[in-house]
Parts: sequence; structure tokens; C-alpha cells
Amino acid sequence: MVKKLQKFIYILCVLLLASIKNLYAGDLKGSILSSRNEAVVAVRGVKGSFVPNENTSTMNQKNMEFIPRILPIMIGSKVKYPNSEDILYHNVYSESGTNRFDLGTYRAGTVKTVEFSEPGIVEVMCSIHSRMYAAIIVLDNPYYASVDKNGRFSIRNIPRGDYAIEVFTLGDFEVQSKRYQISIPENGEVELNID
Ligand SMILES: [Cu+2]
Repeated sequence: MVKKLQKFIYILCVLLLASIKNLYAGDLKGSILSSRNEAVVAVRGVKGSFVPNENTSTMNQKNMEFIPRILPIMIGSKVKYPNSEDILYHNVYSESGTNRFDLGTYRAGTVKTVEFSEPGIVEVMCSIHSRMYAAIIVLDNPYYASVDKNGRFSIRNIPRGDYAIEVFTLGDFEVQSKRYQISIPENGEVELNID
């Protein structure tokens, strides 16, 4: 009986601590207007150890384009590469440092998967179609977002503190990144609006 009570109190304390931690967290929202819907916003240097929100994301191939062309994921996540063409073959590969990979030539209707275990920017290309270009942004915490079709984003429940916010935008064949200093309050929200 005493043991059961101890366990109950222990669980209660853990729940209480978790909710207190969440009390000191604010939201970041805003817009990257020049991004043509192709931008990722990431909070850098958040302390703690994190597991991926989603284990598997998808970067499709259709009409000789990658969709989306910029994709944020957490370290340890997988990305599926379906070839959704009617008949075309693709050969998806990357030469970006320790995240390099080469899926080989594969036919329409086939899916291949890659796991990313290092942080950083992964440039993705197709060896058959030279105009195909995309980027995967591999991040070490879950506080990130892609902009929507209006260039807007929102990242919720960031632990309070001073952070560098990194904005990744996509050119035709390059990724640009810029950093902005932001203080996240212990509650409420701050805005970051960039032309
Ligand atoms: Cu291709």
C-alpha cells in the first residue's frame, strides 16, 4: 500500500514538473515574405535532449521537381523519396558531407528511404535531371517550422531564453541562411517579420 502511494506521489511530481516547465515557454510567429513559400525557421541552441516529432517525412518527385523543395527534419528522422512520375526514372543523391547518399536509378511508382543522422544542410539533386534541386535541413531540436503559402510560420512552446533564430531560404541552386537574435518570453509571443 505504502509503495503504491509512493509511486502515485512520484508520478504526480513528474506531471507537476512537466507542467511547470511548460509554463515558462513562449511562442514565435511571423513571416518571411520574399521566401516564395520556400523557407524554414529554426530556433538554435535550445538546451535538452529531444526525440523527433515525426519519424518519417516525405520529399516527393513529380513533374521533374522535388516537393517540397525545402524540408526541415530532426536528427534521426527518415525521409521517403517516392518517384510519383508516370514513366520517368530519377536518381536522387546528395554530396553533402556525412549525410551523403545515392539512391541509384529507380522507376516511377517506387519509393526509397534515407535516414539522416548528422545535423546540417543536405543538398539533394537528381543525376538524370540537372534542374532538380532541393534541400533538407537536419536540426537538433523540434523548435522549427516551414512557412505556409503566405510566407507565415509559427513555433509554439519554446522554453524562455535568448536564442539565435536561423532562417533558411531556397534559391534556384543554393540555400541561404541568416540569423536573428530573439528573446523568447516566459509566456506570450514574439514576432519576427522579414521582407
Ligand atoms: Cu530526375
